[in-house]
Amino acid sequence: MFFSKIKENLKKTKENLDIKISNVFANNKDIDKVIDELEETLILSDVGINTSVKICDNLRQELKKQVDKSESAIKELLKKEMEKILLSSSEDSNSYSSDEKQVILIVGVNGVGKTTSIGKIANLYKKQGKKVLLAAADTFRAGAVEQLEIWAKRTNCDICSGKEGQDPASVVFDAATKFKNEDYDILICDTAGRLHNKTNLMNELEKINRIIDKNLEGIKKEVLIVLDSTTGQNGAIQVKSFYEKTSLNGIILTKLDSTAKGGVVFSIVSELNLPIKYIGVGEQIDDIEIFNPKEFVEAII
Ligand SMILES: Nc1nc2c(ncn2[C@@H]2O[C@H](COP(=O)(O)OP(=O)(O)OP(=O)(O)O)[C@@H](O)[C@H]2O)c(=O)[nH]1
Ligand SMILES: [Mg+2]
Repeated sequence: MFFSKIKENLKKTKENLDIKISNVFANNKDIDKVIDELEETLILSDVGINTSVKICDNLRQELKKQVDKSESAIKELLKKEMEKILLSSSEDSNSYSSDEKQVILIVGVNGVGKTTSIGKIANLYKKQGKKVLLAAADTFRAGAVEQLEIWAKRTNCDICSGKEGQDPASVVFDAATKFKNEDYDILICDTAGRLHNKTNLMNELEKINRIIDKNLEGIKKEVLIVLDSTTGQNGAIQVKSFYEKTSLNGIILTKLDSTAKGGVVFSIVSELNLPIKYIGVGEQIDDIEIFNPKEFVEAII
């Protein structure tokens, strides 16, 4: 897509990785030593121990078969191995380009970027000419409904709004009814941020899910969990606790513009067993990308 833009938005990670990788080559002549230090660099860049070891083991194997052991050749091989990790779980995840009607439920802990991501995704679908409905089912936090209403205006989407304190499942019910009656293509439901130890809020998610399954039977449903990349490795705990209450189909990874630790993408993909569907790379409406492994690796190394 806008390749230079994603590079620009991921530049903190790129600067961090590029400098470290260049130093590895500058400080070592011996190839084995270079790879060992690359492995260490990846681990220190939040790629995760298992994933870093796997990438570098493969790199060692590939290098044995190859005559050219120059810095640029090794870097190209490294990129390929990193891309492989991301491809392994992002296959078959491109429901974005499908023409099916869809309901998308957005979940996650507080402040990770759920509502903002919904605005951005609604905009992407609108640009495809889809008829999009939003459901403001965060009736828990004051101001949350208004926040989504602003996004609805900005993206020219319709919205079903709950009142503060209203049962969020009833907002989703109203939205599901409108979706069917008025022939919408896409329904995106916002939910309140919740921590796994808040039992009531977690149970509420089960109810919202039931309402969707019952009232939108036969419509493709995707539950996406939003994770904040700046908080790094604790995504695993969040994913696990939401899994207990709802199925999950993928991840929206936000705030990659604000962190030098974009390497966390690799550990998320390989350890959580869920594809990354979108990445958030800023606060503006266009600061979202459909996750593309090749582009991502090219942008950070
Ligand atoms: N830099 C940056 N900021 C982001 C991104 N996505 C969201 N934000 C900011 O993160 C803050 C929280 O975003 P929200 O969309 O309100 O998050 P939320 O998950 O809906 O929050 P709650 O509803 O309170 O749980 C806002 O200031 C957003 O502008 C991103 O990709 N990059
Ligand atoms: Mg919100």
